[in-house]
Parts: sequence; C-alpha cells; structure tokens
Amino acid sequence: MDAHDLITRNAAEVVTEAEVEELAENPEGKRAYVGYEPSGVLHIGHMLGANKLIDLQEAGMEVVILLADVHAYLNGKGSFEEIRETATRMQEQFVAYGLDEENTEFVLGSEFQFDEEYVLDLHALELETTLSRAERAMSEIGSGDSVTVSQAVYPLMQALDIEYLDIDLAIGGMEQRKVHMLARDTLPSIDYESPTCLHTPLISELSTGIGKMSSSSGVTISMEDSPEEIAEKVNGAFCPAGEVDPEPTDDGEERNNPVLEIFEYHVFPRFEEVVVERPEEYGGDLEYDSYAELEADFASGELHPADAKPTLAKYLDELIEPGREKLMEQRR
Ligand code: IYR
Repeated sequence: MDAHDLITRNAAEVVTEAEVEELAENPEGKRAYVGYEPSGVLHIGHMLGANKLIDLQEAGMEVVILLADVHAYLNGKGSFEEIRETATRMQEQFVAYGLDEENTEFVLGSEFQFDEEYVLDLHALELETTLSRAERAMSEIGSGDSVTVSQAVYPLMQALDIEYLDIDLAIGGMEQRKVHMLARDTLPSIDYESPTCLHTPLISELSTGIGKMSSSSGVTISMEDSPEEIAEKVNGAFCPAGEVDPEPTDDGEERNNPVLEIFEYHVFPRFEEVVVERPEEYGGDLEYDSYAELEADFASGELHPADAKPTLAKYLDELIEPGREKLMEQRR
C-alpha cells in the first residue's frame, strides 16, 4: 500500500483532499496527532483512532498522542488530580494495544497549556470567536446539558494545540469535525495556518444499528470486557442476514450494520487474513484477506450472522487481550 492509501484508508473524510495529497508525497517525519480526554479504560473508539495512528506510523509519520488532561477538566470529567492519574494508565494501554512505543510521543496537555505564550494566544482566539460558534463546535463533545464557559474555551484550546505541538495532520473521530473546522477558520486570524485534518468514522450503536456507539450510553466494548462479555455483546448485535445497508426503521431512522463496520474498521486493518471457522457440513472454513470479500459473502448469504458474530468476537478479543492484561495489572 502506498503512503496516500495508508494515510487515507478507512477515513470518513479528509480536509482537504489536496492538502493530504501533498502531505502523502513526503510523509517521512511529518507529525500527526490525536487527543483524548484521559479516562481509565480504553474503549473501542480509542482503538479505532489507534488503528489510524498505526497506519500513519507505517507511512513514516511521527505520531503524537495528547492526553488532554486540562480539556477533560474543562469538560467536567472530575478533579484535576483524578484525571492526571488516569492519563498514565491510558498511555500504557495504548502501547499494549500495539502502538510503536519508540515512535509515539505522549504529551500531557498541562505540560504546555499553561505557558504564558499559549494563554495569550488563547485570549487572542477568544477575541476572534463568538460564543455561539464555540458552542456549536462542542455539540458532539460537551458533557452536560448546557455549555459552560469552560466548554466554550475548550475548542479554542484544541485549535491551539495543533500549533503548539507543531502538527501537520490533526486526527479525530467525526465528532471532532466541528472543532477542527473552527480551528481552520479562526487560526488564520491570529496568523497561524489552517490545519489539515482527517476524521475517522464512528461505529453504529451495537445493539440497534441506530445512531452512533458512545462510551456514555448504550452498549460499548472496552478493554474491561472479558472474552465472554465480548462474545455476549457481539452476539446481541444488530446484524440482519444479507443486509450490508439495512433498511431504515419504520420511523425513517437510518440503520447500519455494526458487525460489518467493526470487521472493516477494527479487524481487517490489523489482521492479514480472517478465517471463519465452520463445520464441514455447513461448507467448511471461509478465508478472507480483505473486507470487500467478506462483505460480498455476507451480502450473498454465503456468510451468515451466526458465523460472522463468533468470528468477530474472537478477533476483537485478540485485539483487546493485551490491553486487558495491562488494565488488570494496573488494578492490582
Ligand atoms: N476533544 C477530544 C479531546 C481533545 C482532542 C484534541 I486533537 C485536543 O487537542 C484536545 C482535546 C475529545 O473529545 O476527547
């Protein structure tokens, strides 16, 4: 796979296409980053971001993970001390998940976000941004019902992080896109360049396929899950036979097939080959070396949900196991 394919595979969108093409011509040593509000346990959303970082490392880029402790505090996630403690745990779980430790730089937000220069730039951005714009940027990130002043400051700091970490490519899930658009629009007003961004897709809610999976509601998969829990959650997933694009609900709500999405975004990027074990009497094992092949068999009915689900659970467990071990060690 060439650098451009590695950088863009499985991305929901890049902003802009032309900027990413230019970056892909010479990716060696270019810096990409993703930021997370520290939480004690990695979940499937973090894993999706990590898969993209692994692609970027393979393309020769340097990868930075921002453990956004100040952001978590501003977003009401607890006391600063508690948040700091979970940040270290998160870092260890990322490494266990498979990020190349030598080539991954972990940075705490608080290491640079209190510097005088940063704070003055932040105030300059505050002067350039309306409250309603900041509020809109937080619509998919803010915790709580109404936006606090701290949450309005949050996206401006996220924009500045891109500058202060000297980033060539900002990565985030699709829920981060409004913050990145704000960064692209407002950073030039304080004489910085608009950052290039790449957004990863969100997985649909596991049990219904309606809306997006979230760590705060509905079923979610995390490093905390035992193999049995993973199997049970996947077994209960919405996965209508033969339906790659399931019909909307009677109320017109869009539905997707989360089992296929997890194969596409989690399993295939990390495994060369996926084997679906089936008894001889049901046609024997199926082997796939790309998501497209698996999807085609699912669409034709050759691959049934009853075989796809346990296979997915097995591969997910393989991905989760090292992080789960680390988590258990951390709790001892
Ligand atoms: N908004 C992210 C956390 C975050 C990301 C980046 I990239 C930053 O520069 C700062 C914070 C979240 O929702 O977890």
